[in-house]
Amino acid sequence: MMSSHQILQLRSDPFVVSPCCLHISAKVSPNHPFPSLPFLRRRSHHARVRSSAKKKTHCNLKNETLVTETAKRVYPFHEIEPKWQRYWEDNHTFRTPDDVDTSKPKFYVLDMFPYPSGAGLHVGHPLGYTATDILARLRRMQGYNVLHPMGWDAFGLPAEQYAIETGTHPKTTTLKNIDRFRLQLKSLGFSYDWDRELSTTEPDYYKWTQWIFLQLYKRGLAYQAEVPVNWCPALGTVLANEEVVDGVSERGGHPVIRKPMRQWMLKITAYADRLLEDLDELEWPESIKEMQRNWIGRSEGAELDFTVLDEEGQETDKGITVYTTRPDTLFGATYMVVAPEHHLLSYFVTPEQKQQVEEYKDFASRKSDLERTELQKEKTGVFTGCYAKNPANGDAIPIWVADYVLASYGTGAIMAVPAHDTRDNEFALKYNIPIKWVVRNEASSSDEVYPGVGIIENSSSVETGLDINQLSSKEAALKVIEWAERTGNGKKKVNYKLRDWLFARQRYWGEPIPILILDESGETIAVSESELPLTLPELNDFTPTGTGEPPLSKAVSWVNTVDPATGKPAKRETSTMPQWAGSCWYYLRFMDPKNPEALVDKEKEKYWSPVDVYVGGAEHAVLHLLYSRFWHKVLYDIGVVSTKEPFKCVINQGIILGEVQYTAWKDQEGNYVSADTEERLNEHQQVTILEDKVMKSGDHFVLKEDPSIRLIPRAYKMSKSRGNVVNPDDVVLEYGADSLRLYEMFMGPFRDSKTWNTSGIEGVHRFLARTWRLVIGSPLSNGSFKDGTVVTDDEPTLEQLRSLHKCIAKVTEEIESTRFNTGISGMMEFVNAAYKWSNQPRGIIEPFVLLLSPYAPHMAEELWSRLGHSSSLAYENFPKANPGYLKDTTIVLPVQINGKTRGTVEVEEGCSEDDAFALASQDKKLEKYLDGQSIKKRIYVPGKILNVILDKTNVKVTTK
Ligand code: ANZ
Repeated sequence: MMSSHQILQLRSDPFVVSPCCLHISAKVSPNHPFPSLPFLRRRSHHARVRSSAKKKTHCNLKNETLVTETAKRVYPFHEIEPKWQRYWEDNHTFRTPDDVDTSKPKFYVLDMFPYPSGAGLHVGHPLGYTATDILARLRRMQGYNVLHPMGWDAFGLPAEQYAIETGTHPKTTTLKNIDRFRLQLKSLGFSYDWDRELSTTEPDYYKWTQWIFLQLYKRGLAYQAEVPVNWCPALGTVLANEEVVDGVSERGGHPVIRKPMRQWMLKITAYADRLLEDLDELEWPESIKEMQRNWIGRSEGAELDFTVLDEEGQETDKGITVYTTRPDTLFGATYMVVAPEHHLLSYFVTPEQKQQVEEYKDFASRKSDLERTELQKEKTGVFTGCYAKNPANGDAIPIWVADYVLASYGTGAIMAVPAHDTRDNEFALKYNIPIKWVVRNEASSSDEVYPGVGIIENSSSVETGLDINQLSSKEAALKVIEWAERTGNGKKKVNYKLRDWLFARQRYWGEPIPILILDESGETIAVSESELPLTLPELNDFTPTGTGEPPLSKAVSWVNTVDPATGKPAKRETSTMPQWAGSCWYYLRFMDPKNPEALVDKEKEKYWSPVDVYVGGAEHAVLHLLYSRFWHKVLYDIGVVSTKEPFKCVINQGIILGEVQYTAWKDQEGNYVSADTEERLNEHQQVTILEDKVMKSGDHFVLKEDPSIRLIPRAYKMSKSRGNVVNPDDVVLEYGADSLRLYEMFMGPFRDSKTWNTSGIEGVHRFLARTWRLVIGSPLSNGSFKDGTVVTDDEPTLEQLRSLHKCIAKVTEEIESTRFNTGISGMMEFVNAAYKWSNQPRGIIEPFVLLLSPYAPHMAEELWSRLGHSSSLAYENFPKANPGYLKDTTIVLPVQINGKTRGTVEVEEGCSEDDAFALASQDKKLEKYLDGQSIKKRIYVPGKILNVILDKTNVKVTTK
């Protein structure tokens, strides 16, 4: 799901931490009492990793023993974690049975499944995965049936590119990458039901992707059309958008042009209104809903017909239909524009203009739609030599061709109104085309473009009978539409920005499209459902054919076939499905992953639908979510699913930026220039300064060697080229999976972007070590820990119960509101309080261990087992807060002596005057005012104040 491109950029190989890293630290300070990797602590992760690489060769066996011992003294995560991972795996602890008790409530929590890239996991992955895991573990313990699956979105370009470069079959690469991802995920202790694992590349899975395609085809929702693709003549292949950078191929830098090609399309536009309307019901972030609304881009307007004129100015039988959202400006249309790809263009270009137009078409084909519509870009265009008649007033207006009009939107042609449309205005000024103002209001000036609405002027024609002068824009638009419909000049029209979905790639590593094309007639025929899956033929050569034909056309014996119904010779479709296909419906298959008869069993679907919480990156806010909503709605219409929408709640986790880097500037002589002194800083050379050469001075960062040089701190997106990528494997090795999980949750609010900071992990790592020692006790003299716990069977005190129940309330509420970071603070407060107690009663510690378990499951399981339980805590009841213990019943009472506040005492709510006075007299601070004094009177307002008035005349003599 995460694009391979992103993932490839997010990991850096040079920074590999080996266990030797620990060895070195231990060697430096072997006797530290609780070394949470002492020597390392004050150094940046990178410095540490580099030093480990340097010293690696010096490691010897003796040091290795030392390290293990030292690491044990923090807490033995390296023993605990693999042990519990093995236990969960052997016992299928998180298996969701096929036949769950459906009278119980359900919770379906899903991660956007990853693309298993060759680079493995990066620290961005576990952020979302830990959050969903915490939710899954909480709900399991609250008695829900939980569905928490994981799988692989494994078709795609990188495996194919790798195959071209090395000859390794994409299947081999994919399986290898999946194995690595699975291993890495397991090492983080996620409670996935691995029995439901699936990969979009498995024929058992893509059989149903193909089945859905056939349902779309049968309903006319899959069709073929000529659409422009990125064609690279030098490479002889069609390129995906991400393979084209600034108009040239990413590989080799060859020019890429847009070339029309026959392609499979899916008619998502038929669902545009429903995709828009149903957004309202969803508990999604408003920002994603808005992005989807904008992407669908519904607009209301009219299609108006302009007749093409011949050289004598006479009407021909050709017309150009335009789409406009401003029919009220019709009288102001002083020229027309058609897109360079407009299908009628060749019919009306005059012979004199032909060459210029052809050259312009070629020029435009090199630009992407995005470049063409950029507002800042200077507009370009060419006159076609031909005119059309403005239907409102009969004026002959020139027809131009310009690339700021896209073939793919509306009708691919516009009526240009340079007085009221900014782009048209710019174009008209450049090419000297008349500008005619037809809308006014107070804000409009006489010679500037006015895109707003107002009162219409200069808009009446005796000849056509249309008069909209003095009407408001809205009334005028209605009147023009009504007039156009009556006179046959046009009609009302709703348009969408949303395009039909280009559903084919000229690539090998994808799902084959189950279609045959008859040799004789070119007719397309659906492969029979009983023949599915139509498996991908084995190929050894994945290189492009050079003709634009997909590589699958090389599988000649697979391609050449017959139509089983008629025996007529036919060819198989050789394009494959795009990468989005498999991820459109995988959430359904997880409900019933092994069903050979149906995509999903109806009863199972009814129980598990919809996905309750769906977590993933914001980069999928539009396309993936829109495509799956579309397929889901089609499946709803044909009775396969029971809900209108697939995902009830979607959450986007924030991105994790690399550790802060410090930039300094040097002038030509190599002298440092302070970041705040020079205005033209950009002209100097930038250098990156290592963290150990930096110090903080006030609110700024400066060079240690010269504090007058100010530096700029900045966190960048993790990327291989910056060398700021953190690999989760390294973190697990050094601190353990529980620490990584806890750190990723503690970094900040889940949805915000956050900066990686190694000392932050050390903080949560110390918290876990403290928790461990709280329950297990201090380490023995050799650094190891005893087997049992220090927990007693004493009755808990009121204070202990209050601490626990506050923690329960906090952790539960924070997890349920996905404020995972503040949930951790709640547990930290509890542990701090518990350290002050003289005993650790079972009635307090056991519930706390359960509270900890969603966050740090390995440690929690170990503590639970040491507390005498023989099975996993995964299905224990999650503790419930007793409201009786939540009320803060103590209050801080100010105490005044002769009307002056001299201190405070902590009293129970409703405390008597005598008790309050007794506490005040024992208080260290107040004692000195009261000792030996005679009291004249006491003024006591319960819960508010105690004022003691001393009798000055009658000082008691004490014999101290
Ligand atoms: C005349 C006009 C006058 C327009 C005016 C706007 C302002 P939305 O709202 O995004 O749907 N348009 C239509 N088809 C186009 C195409 N294929 N490529 C580029 N532009 C196109 O935009 C609709 C408006 O965008 C249409 O209304 C048309 O310009 C332009 F004062 O028509 B209008």
